[in-house]
Amino acid sequence: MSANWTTVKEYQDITYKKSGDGVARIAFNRPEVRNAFRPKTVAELYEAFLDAREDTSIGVVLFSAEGPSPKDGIYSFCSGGDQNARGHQGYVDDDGMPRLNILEVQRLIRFMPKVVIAVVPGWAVGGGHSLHVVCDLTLASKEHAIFKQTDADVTSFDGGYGSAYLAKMVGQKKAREIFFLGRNYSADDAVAMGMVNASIPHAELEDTAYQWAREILEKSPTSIKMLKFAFNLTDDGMVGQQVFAGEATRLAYMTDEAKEGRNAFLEKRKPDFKDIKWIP
Ligand code: S0N
Repeated sequence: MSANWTTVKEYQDITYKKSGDGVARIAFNRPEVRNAFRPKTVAELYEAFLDAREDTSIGVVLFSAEGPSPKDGIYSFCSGGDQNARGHQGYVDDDGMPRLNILEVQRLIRFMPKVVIAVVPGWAVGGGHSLHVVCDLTLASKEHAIFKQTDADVTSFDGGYGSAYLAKMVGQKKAREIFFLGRNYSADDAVAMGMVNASIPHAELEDTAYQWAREILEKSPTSIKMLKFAFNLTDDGMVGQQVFAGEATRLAYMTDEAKEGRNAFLEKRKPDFKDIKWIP
């Protein structure tokens, strides 16, 4: 099953498409530097993810990458922060402002009420590895995906979801091995560790991701959203509770008793909840 993609907007560092049937595809497009992200890349990612989040026709986002590199034919998902753009206090673009804005994209992925699937065609390294970790699901190219953590090589480490949440997936010993030794792991290794859902023949990777998205789109949107936030809750502390509880409040708004509470206030009278059952 192949998607019929339409470009939403032309960007410099990413591509952004929608299928017309509920799936968005946001992809890195700097394959000549293994899809490293500079602040411009991150600003574009943020805008596209925000659009997908706000579009009520979209239920699943595929987070992928264009490629291979025109220089050497090698595939990559993302090699993390662009080391050429890294200044003294963060990553710097034309405006001269040092930024660590990839963390805002991580939070957008984490808290958006839709499923985000990382589609990893090649290298997932450093901050690129962290991005796949924060996605809800990961599918990876059997032949070309390589997972690697170089954060400790370049003194640019993700002490948040990229490491601590990874440890929840693969266990403390394995997570420490990944970060402390910085070795290469294949898609099959990553599946065995529990940080990737499936290792897919490269030629079928994008279609398989679209197929997974279509399957998810057959489910109840409210259930998927509440389940995502429930899975997040215990690892996200009070913020996790806030996000989950906000959706509980939204569900409460839909009840007769919530309408009575609002109407009573607007009509300047006491609310009358006596017909509302105290369901056990
Ligand atoms: C990906 C690697 C392993 C691929 O190796 P390979 O196949 O041998 O290719 P190379 O010849 O090394 O690379 C090909 C060309 O691409 C350029 N390039 C690759 N990666 C980068 C990069 N990250 N930045 C800039 N350029 C890159 C190469 O220079 C080469 O170019 P040419 O052809 O001109 O020579 C290998 O490339 C590799 O190890 N890359 C570096 C990976 C890395 O260390 N990344 C940074 C790790 N840290 C982070 O990403 C953390 C950032 C982060 O998430 C964060 C965390 C906390 C707080 C804030 C942040 C934040 O960023 O905001």
